Amino acid sequence: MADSENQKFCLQEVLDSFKLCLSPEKEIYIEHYVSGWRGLVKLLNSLGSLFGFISKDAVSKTQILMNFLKSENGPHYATVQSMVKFELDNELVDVDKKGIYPQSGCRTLLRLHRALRWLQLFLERLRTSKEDDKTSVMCRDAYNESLAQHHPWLIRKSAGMAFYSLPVRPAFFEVMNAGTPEQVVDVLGKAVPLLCEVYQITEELYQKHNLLDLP
Ligand code: 1Q0
Repeated sequence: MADSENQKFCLQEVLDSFKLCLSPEKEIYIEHYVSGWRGLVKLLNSLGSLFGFISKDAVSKTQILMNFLKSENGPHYATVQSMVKFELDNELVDVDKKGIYPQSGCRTLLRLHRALRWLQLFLERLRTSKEDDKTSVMCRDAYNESLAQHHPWLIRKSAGMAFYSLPVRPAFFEVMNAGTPEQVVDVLGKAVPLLCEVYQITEELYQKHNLLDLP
């Protein structure tokens, strides 16, 4: 695992990456989108081995996108918009569900995009929660409302078991490393609308090109 994934999680750093990923024209820079996820993986890695299979998948998806960015086609992968255009123009996406391009940029980003919806729902619950509310329940409810619909039974079960092991709210806030609980809530108040905007832009783009069900 790369060193950066073993470092301490910093909520502000994640927020900064998601902020940087939006251009003034509302294009989404893949490099910063990926750094946002890599930042989140640091938190996941500090939660214990039950989260290992999730962290592994997130790292592998971010790696696929970074490899595209570093390839000779890299400039086409600068933004989500340019990637969609490039892969569609060159027929590099399984729009007709044939499964020829199981690692296209579009389908890989779609998996993270769906996870972003979970994150948005989870963080909003966390932000508005009371001290003794259960993080495991917030996480599970957010998951059932979003990502679970795209996962088979075995993954849903494994994810559900991992959620049970989440630290209680005060300890979870501590892991988030953003100061007092009030300060964490404050940062979350800025994070949620930002994630929401990034999610919405991607959702509309994918919808427009009929990419929301890529296998
Ligand atoms: C805090 C608890 C974190 C719990 C994470 C919840 C998400 C559960 C996702 C379970 C994914 C299971 C692993 C594999 C799934 C793949 O099959 C699936 C589809 O891909 P494919 O290639 O098989 O079609 N992959 C996905 O759906 C992508 C999943 C990416 C999940 C990334 C989660 C990163 C989590 C970060 C921790 C967030 C901490 C929140 C607090 C931070 C405050 C800003």
